[in-house]
Amino acid sequence: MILKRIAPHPLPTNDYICTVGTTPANGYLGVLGGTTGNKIGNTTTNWHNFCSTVETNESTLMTDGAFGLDQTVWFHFKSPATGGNRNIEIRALNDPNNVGDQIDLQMLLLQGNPTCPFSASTTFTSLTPIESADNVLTFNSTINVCLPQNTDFYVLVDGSGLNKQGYFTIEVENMALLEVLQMTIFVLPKP
Ligand SMILES: [Ca+2]
Ligand SMILES: [Ca+2]
Repeated sequence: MILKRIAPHPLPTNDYICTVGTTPANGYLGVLGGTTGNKIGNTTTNWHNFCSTVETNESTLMTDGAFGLDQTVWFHFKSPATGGNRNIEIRALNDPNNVGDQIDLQMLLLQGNPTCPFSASTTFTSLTPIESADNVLTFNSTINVCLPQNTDFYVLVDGSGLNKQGYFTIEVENMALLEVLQMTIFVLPKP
C-alpha cells in the first residue's frame, strides 16, 4: 500500500472577529468607492472556513433570520466616505473557481465595530445586526441593503447544515445612489 501525504488546509485567518481589523489578509475588504459599479472584494480570492469556530456569545447577534451558527469567518468593509445613503449588494459565491469543496452559504451583516481585544461580555455588544441571508434555492448568498456613508460594517459568513464548510468568494458592490423622490404639493384656496 502506498500512502500519499496530502497538504493540510491552512487555518482561516478570519475565524475570530478581533483578528480581522484592517488587515486584508484577515478579511478586511477596504473602503467601497462612491461611484455606482465600484466594487471591493472579488470572485478570484478563495476564502474558506475549514476548522473555524463560533466564539462565546457570537450567537447573540442572530436576531434577524436566526440561522444556526456552525463555523463562522468574518469580513470587514467601510461604506463610501461621502455621498449619503447607497444601495449596496454583498455577494458570497459557493466555490465559483471549483477549488473542490462546496459550502451552503449564510451571511449576517452588522453595523459598527467589535470591542477588541476579545471579551465574552463586550465584543459583540457594540455591533448592530442589519440583515441576514440564508437563500433556500442556491448555495450562494446575497444581501441587498441601503447603507449610510462612512460607516464600518462586518459580515459573518457561515455554512448551513446542508454543507457547513468549503471554499467561497465575497464581493461588495455600490449599486446606485438612492433616489429621493421630490414632490411639490400646491394647496389652492377654495373658490
Ligand atoms: Ca469564527
Ligand atoms: Ca450555519
